[in-house]
Amino acid sequence: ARLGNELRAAIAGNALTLHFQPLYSMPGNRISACEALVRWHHPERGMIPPDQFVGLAEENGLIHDLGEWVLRAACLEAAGWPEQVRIAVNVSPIQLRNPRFLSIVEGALACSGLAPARLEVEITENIFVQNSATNRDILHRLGQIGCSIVLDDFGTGYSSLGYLRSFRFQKIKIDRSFVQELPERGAAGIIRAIISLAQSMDIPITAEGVETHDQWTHLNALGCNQVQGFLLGRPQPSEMIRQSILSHA
Ligand code: G
Ligand code: G
Ligand code: MN
Ligand code: NA
Repeated sequence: ARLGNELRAAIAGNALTLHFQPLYSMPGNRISACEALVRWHHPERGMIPPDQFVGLAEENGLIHDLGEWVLRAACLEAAGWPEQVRIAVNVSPIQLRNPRFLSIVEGALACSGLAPARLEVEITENIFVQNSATNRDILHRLGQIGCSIVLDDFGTGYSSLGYLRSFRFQKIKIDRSFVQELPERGAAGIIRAIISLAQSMDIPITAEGVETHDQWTHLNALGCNQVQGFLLGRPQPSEMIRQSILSHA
């Protein structure tokens, strides 16, 4: 409860901050997008990573305010980047259920002046656990605003592939657990299969968690379109990501 109250105060008091991790096009090696990753700058505990408070925020309902803060801050930051660089924002399934969610997105776009086409909304396949028409409807309406919908952490959640027919994603991100096992044969086979599935649907593929040059080479050979990982760039504060973009956009 104490942490919950502190988090509420942190959201209101601007104690949250965003880091940004670059996504590089393949094989060109340009930064084509950055993913916003929230951090909590706690007065006593220092920088708290999101896996220690996003779950809490989902349980106590603060995720709506937190998510709105993230969307606004991310769009504002990206509005200052070259226009070919997009911003990816993680959105929890609980946020999608908020009847105000679409107007929150529209508000963040309007305030920042960011073109909707530059916003990528990352969701995990867990939103399809209940095959709900409401979820699909929200995603469709987000698409109508002009945002891209990206399937994050692909391969780790709900295992039915049927939802890929019921909703068309603009991009699929292969979960880093597969990438990190490269070049082991099992992982390579799964990645090859995911890429071929995505290609058959004309959906670009991103691989996350790329840490070694060897992994990069394999992913390039397999036809991956975009890469993200510590090899290419860590999540970094806004001043640093601006420098990275200037030298790689
Ligand atoms: O930033 P880090 O590398 O520690 O991220 C850990 C996890 O927290 C990831 O699964 C990421 O998707 C999630 N995460 C980071 N930022 C946000 C955010 O703004 N909103 C939501 N819902 N999840 C986030
Ligand atoms: O779940 P999501 O894909 O949103 O997660 C983003 C998370 O992945 C962040 O916590 C980020 O710090 C982490 N991440 C990004 N690149 C790498 C990497 O190369 N290796 C590892 N271990 N984690 C990474
Ligand atoms: Mn993500
Ligand atoms: Na992911």
